[in-house]
Amino acid sequence: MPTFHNNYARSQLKPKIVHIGFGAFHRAHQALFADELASVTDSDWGYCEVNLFGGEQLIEDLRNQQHLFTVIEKGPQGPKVKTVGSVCESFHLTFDGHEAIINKIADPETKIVSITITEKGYGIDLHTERLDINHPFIKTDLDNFDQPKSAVGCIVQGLKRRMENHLAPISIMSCDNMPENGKKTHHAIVDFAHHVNPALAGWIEENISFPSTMVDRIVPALTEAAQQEVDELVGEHDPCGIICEPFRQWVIEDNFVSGRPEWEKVGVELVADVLPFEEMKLRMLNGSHSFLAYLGYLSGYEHIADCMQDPQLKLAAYHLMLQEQAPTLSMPDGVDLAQYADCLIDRYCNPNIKHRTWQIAMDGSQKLPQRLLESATWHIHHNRPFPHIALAVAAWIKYVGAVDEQGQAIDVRDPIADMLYQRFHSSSNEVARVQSLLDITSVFGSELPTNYDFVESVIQAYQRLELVGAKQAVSELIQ
Ligand code: NAI
Ligand code: CS2
Repeated sequence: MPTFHNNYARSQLKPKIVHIGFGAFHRAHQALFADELASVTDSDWGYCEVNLFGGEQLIEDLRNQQHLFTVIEKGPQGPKVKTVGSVCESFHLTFDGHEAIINKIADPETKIVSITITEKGYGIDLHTERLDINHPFIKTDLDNFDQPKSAVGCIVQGLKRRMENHLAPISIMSCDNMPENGKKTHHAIVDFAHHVNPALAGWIEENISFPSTMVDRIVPALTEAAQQEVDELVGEHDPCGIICEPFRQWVIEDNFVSGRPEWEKVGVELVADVLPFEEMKLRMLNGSHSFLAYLGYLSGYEHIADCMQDPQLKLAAYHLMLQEQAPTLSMPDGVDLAQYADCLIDRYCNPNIKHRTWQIAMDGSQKLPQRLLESATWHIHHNRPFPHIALAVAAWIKYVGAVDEQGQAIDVRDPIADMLYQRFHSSSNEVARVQSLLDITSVFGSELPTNYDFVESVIQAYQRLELVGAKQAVSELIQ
């Protein structure tokens, strides 16, 4: 078990934030910020961690080590080992049941519920931005509201109990990589409540706030090799330890109804409008990440840092950021996008962060709209070319076909992987294949699939990719 030697008493912390989604990212970001805040102030803001499905062992391990774990920041210069003490308690739906989780959300001590459940966890249609009531786990919860299993169902039950018990309101804060993640969470919760209890929906509208956030820190999923490294650096086995880059950023819309930690004391930016920061990060960082994930994977590179060893792929990612993403953004004064792009390339080059292209390629159907397609739409409206974006979309199409350039199978992970595979393999030729994939409205909406320039650009990029392969297609792009 990691040793706690930070300069605050853990007993001063109360689990005032219930966090759903105790995964890799939360440990190295929000939980660490709370730990540092307790070290520099007399903050009593601690976390109660909740996992709804998956991560059972992680919660057991966390309990076995009194909720302590290690975060290792690895820059090019070497590691910094930190023990995080901000977690006070934990629940898992599988062994604690939904009542314990609902009660925790409805606890008078709870002030904020925060969430990192991946883009697909909200049951939101990314184009209508409303709850998809036919989404399998949303539908299940709407039919069994008394026994919720989804994050949305559990939160709505918790809020219902708060309303019934006349408790103070709370704030629900998404920390997932989606633009206007507060607004989307708001829609998901209120739409769900409308279906089960319209009076509750009204109460939520009047009382609950949904601050948006921009979150950033590269935290790869822990591999066996990384676990070994953690154990060596900690000096003993820490199954909850995690490795991340030194960089971190958190921009939060300052909209909390029952108080919040003094995050600004540990470098968090509290702003009135977070959308420009979300769009900057999603398009420049995540957009170039997805570009590198699909083209890098198809080129045979396992990690983002390996992609950076290929000068052409590196330059193409940089051009994507500055030529096709930056122009679509409207940033407040003082934000230098060229400097931001340089910083991103430096972060990607960090040889000590083993971030797999395969991991980033996951769930593309949930990521493409905010990372690449909103920018494509911008270019179409401004009559400008977007060859990098078109090639990234083409590479995604090739990738979801699940066969790489050497004829090896690709393990495609995506909530609609079966549909993607079926569309890819049932098309009679390349043009029909591209059109068939672009016709998925939940990913591409209704404008892009009928826009001649968009469809033609992706078809041409896809045909080049099939003919000459990913490396050559990238190299042609930068010539
Ligand atoms: P992870 O796979 O380690 O953890 C995912 C967590 O989400 C797990 O606790 C899992 O139980 C939960 N989850 C997954 N699907 C769910 C669902 N349908 N309903 C409820 N819970 C669900 O992933 P990680 O690295 O923690 O990332 C999670 C999210 O955090 C990302 O998708 C992204 O939106 C955001 N993020 C991640 C960063 C990173 O570098 N890892 C950086 C910035 C944001
Ligand atoms: C990545 C992100 O997995 C992905 O899709 O693009 O998790 C990325 O590492 C983070 O957003 C960095 O903050």
